[in-house]
Amino acid sequence: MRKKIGGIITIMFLISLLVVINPVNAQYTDVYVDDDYPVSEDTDGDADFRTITAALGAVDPGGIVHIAAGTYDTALGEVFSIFILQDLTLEGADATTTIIDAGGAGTAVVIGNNCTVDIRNVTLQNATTLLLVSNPSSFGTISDNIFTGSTWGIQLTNNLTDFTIDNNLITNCTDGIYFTRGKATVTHNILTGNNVNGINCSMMGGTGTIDIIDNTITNNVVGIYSVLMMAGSLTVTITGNTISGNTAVGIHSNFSLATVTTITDNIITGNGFSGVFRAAGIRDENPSNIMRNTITGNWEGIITERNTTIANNIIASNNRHGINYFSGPVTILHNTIVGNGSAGTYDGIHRSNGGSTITNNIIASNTGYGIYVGGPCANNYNDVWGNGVSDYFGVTAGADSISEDPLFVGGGDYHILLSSPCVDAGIDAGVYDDIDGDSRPLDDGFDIGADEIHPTPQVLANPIAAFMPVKNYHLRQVNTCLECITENLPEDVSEDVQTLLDEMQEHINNANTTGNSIYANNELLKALKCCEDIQEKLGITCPL
Ligand SMILES: [Ca+2]
Ligand SMILES: [Ca+2]
Ligand SMILES: [Ca+2]
Ligand SMILES: [Ca+2]
Repeated sequence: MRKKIGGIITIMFLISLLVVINPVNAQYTDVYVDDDYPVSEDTDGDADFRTITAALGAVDPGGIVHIAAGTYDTALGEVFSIFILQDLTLEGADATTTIIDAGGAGTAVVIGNNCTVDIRNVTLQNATTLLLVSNPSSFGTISDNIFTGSTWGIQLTNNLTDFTIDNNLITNCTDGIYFTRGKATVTHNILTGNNVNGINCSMMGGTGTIDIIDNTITNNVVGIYSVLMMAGSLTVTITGNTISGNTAVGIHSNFSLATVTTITDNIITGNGFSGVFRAAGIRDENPSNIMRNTITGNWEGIITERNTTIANNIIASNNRHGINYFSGPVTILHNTIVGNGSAGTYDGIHRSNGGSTITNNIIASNTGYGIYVGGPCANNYNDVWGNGVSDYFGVTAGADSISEDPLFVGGGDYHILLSSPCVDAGIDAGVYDDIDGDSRPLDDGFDIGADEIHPTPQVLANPIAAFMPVKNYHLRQVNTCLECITENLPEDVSEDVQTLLDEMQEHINNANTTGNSIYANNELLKALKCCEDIQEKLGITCPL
């Protein structure tokens, strides 16, 4: 008996000695992983490791796991899922060379609760979920990575999480990002070639806020899909994205409860056909605002139902209807709806019954009707012109509407010319900017369509007689130059050109509002100088 107790004491002593002399549990702020290291690196107690799995056991909270170029998989010794259970940064050498491969199934990386985790510069590939955020109180930034080859690229499923997903390439998944709860800001990513949705916001309840900003979402089946299926709230903001070439729908905001969808300043183009849904650039069935988008070359432009405000969009050259809606109220303000319906006879605005407001729109050159409605609808101050079958069906033109060639810049540019009949021909409908971000109204009133055109000098007040002729000469030059520049402006105006335009505008305004024609003359000369600089930057020569 005595001997046995002595034995236990000896063993305990040896264990404590092992803990002291074997530094395998040492902790580091920075640990370094390279697949080229030998197996022994995972257990020798320093800050270098062969596997991420081993390195995670040796990094301090808030530390950084540096992962060299290489392939990290089960053959190397990685154990999936890789669990991250503390504040941490996982940083590869470069997404194209640091490859974490989960071997085809399961979850590659799981972020635990109560931690802030940044993951950057790695490829995550071959799993069912590549990155799972399912635990509460976790935060972080996922940036500059590649996600590929999975059912879900990034899966966010908890109310109490907030992640920024920035500048990643997410491809060859079923859903690139699968969002079911929480908060996410999704910016500057490329989501392409995913087999169902680029971004899937499908909530069974709970709260969700997802901001989708400045991404390229292309060649998926559906670009962005959202739905809320049980009580909860879902707010989706879609801004500044290019959403193109998705085979079914660009944006599909499905019928659901308590959902707010804001769709602004996107380019939505060339989204294709679906046999199940009536495919469209935007298929929207919720209260939503659809503003300042350029929606071209889709099967249909916008298909929508109920409580939608559609303002300041260019909706052009879609194969079927420009806007097609099933039930109201839909408010359609200041859109330019042009040249839709190449697939047959289709309308600028189409619906089967009434209950809508259609004000300040250009609706021109569509193959069917301009406005086709099956019931009462308030329409006024529109320019409805040159539509293939007729301008109106089911409703007559509002008293203040016109029917004249809107006079676009041309060549696919749907800005209006200064000579357009739409200039100052609209009414205050509560829209105080335009598709360019210009304020409304400019000049003598609200312009019809998506564009409010910059004002031009007209008549100078209180002229000083001696300077009148030379000032008038300069005024003509400024007017001519401005018109020429307007006609030659590219769709995307560079920042330096915009600065010059603003400066020119300021000089014109000064000339316009002063009572001193000497000062006005000087301001016009400054405007002309801006005009010369703009011509130089645009590589054009305007006659003066
Ligand atoms: Ca080591
Ligand atoms: Ca390596
Ligand atoms: Ca105006
Ligand atoms: Ca404008």
